[in-house]
Amino acid sequence: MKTLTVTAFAILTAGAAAVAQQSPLTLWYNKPAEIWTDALPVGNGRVGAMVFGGAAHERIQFNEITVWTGEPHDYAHKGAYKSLQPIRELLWAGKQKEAEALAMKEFMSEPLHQKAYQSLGDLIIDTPGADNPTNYKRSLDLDTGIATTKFTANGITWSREVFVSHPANAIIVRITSSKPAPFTVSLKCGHADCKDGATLSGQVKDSAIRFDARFNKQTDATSTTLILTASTNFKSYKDVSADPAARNTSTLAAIGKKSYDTLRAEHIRDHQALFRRVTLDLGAAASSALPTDERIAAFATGSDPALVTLLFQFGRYLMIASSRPGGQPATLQGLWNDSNTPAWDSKYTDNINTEMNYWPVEETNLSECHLPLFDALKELALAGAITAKEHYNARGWVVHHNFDLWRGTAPINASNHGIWQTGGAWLSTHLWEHYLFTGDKEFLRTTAYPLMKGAATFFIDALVKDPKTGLLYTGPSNSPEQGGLVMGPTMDREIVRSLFGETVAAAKALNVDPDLREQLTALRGKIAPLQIGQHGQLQEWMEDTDDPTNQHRHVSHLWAVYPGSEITPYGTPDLFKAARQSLIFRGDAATGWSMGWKLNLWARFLDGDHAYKIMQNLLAPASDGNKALKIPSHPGVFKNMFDAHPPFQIDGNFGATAGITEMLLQSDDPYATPTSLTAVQSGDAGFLHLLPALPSALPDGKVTGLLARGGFEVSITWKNGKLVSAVITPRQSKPLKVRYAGKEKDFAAKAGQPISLGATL
Ligand code: FUC
Repeated sequence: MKTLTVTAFAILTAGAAAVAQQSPLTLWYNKPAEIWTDALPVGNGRVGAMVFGGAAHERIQFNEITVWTGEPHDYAHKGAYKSLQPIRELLWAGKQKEAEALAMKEFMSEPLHQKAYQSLGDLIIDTPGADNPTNYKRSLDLDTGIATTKFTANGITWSREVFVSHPANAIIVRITSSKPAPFTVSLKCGHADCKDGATLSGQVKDSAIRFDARFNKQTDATSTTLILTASTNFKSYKDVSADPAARNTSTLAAIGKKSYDTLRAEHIRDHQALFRRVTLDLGAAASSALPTDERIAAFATGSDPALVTLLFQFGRYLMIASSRPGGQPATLQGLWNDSNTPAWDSKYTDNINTEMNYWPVEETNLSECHLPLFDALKELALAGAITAKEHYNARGWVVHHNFDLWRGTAPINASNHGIWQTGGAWLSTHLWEHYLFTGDKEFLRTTAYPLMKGAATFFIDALVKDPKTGLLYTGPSNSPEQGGLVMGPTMDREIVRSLFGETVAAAKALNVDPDLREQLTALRGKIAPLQIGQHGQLQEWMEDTDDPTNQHRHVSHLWAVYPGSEITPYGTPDLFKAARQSLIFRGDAATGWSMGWKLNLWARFLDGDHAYKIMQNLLAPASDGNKALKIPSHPGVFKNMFDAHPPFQIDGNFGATAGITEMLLQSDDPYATPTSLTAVQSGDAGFLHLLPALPSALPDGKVTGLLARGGFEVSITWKNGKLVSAVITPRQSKPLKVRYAGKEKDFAAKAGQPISLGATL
């Protein structure tokens, strides 16, 4: 009896010690993953893996970002522009169905659908005799980017660490046992045209993509390091001439005999250089000692501010792991996909999802993770110029509501929602944002402005006059993804107005193209303005046809509140009220990404408690559902904190990180507002708003390292819901307005000279 008590005490003490060592930025679980969305993601922007943490049978499913179906292809429908005017005329005549039918026949992408991102394979580790592990724990430390599995079986203590090194360009697995013990390692291929074994080499079905994956092993008596690399023949959307095996051999040769400790240290250094730029402390909670899935289950009814911190930093972690310079942008699932028929092809849906992926990137100080999107834009501008010519007989470039690895830009799927003209325009606003945050003039001159100019030029040619009012708008297009094909949806007008304003500001900053500036300014003034409808709502369409009971997941017409800034409480109070009314009509319940959008919107409506309520819905246990077992599907987050539409879509994770940031700090883009052109002329850098939407559930905290438009680094401390202090470090010398609790103060900011604020401005 005595011995038993002592043993139990010893276990408890050991357990407490383990908890004490637990970094608060850790996701952890006391059993292996049962399904893929229980597994833990690691990645380096190009290669990603999901670690299941099985004891006897470990599965590490892995991806390479260019393993896709398809091949280089131009999707434009040759001569589609011939039906453009007839489609518009049918719409003006109120014949929407006829217009959609004609468009379906004459105006759609060839082929009608785009291609899909694929899984590559699994790394399997079989450990005989480890079926009944004790002292089991698996975890993902966001601060180191390392997934760890620990357990004891048959008197042997095992430890496995997995990370994907960006500097070494490989998945690294370290297996350690307390005594020498056997286990086997093999690769399992996710494609028909390839055999399981030590090397995977094959071709994706119906695709020009060939892939190769292989590993090296470094072993001593009780530890083994596996170095796994994966590559394809993909070089660009037009070129698949690389040799995947040669790529892998040279990666492995470059790593050579580097020790595990060196590889690990290099990886941590590289990861933390990005991850540690922002810290957030919202206070601890007793529940931090519980496994992450239990905390998620308890979040809505308990108090666990540290879980909000974890969600915030998980989004930053996923960004670092899925979007690195030189790679592809994060897909609908980031980098992680175990299916060869994934939902929506796990491609790029840019009528919200791709942009939402990048909402937190600048403000949470990960600017360089934005670059893969800009590399994709360079290719989209080339492919989209052909679509602009063939579909609109227009100059410039256009992207409709999806793109893929092959840079399809033409309207896909169905004419009632596939014909949406402002994908390229919205994506182009990200170029300007990158400039606003970084102040990088060279980027503006060489990358951003040429692309923005091309996107704007398309609309110089493609905008049409409303026959009733003579005002300008886009069409045919749609308010994503409802209401069918129309002329002049509100969202398009908001996006084009922003794009024109920003292009003028960019040309002015570079001192180029005065004629174009004048032309865009004049056209911008003629774009149909925003309207308030019969229910006090912001109209979603030109006509006042909004249905106040419509709870559609897309809230497209609120684009001008967030991510745009045409509607603000200061500049446009009536529109602000109407937009808020529209969001109230839409309701709080939504798919994962839609909650991500609503969270940001409620923060922009300066209502922290409503934003928090949305976050509680977002941070609830999710389920994919099971029809056979009559289990309903449910949005929220899965056990591994992946956001659920459902199914898993990563946009909601990034939307959540952006939304938490918007609660703490907002900054203005003076160029996108109707008064912006004056603002640009007066050199106004906009403003910073400290704690604009702080929820009462997060009364105490500290954030460091956030970035604001205009190039300011911001740290804020608050207590009992009130500002204690803030430090604003300007990267450039410029005027600055700081706003807090209804007060404003002006500063003449000097580059590198921190401005310290106390509890009042
Ligand atoms: C848009 C959304 C869907 C989904 C898909 C990937 O079509 O309307 O909800 O997120 O993208």
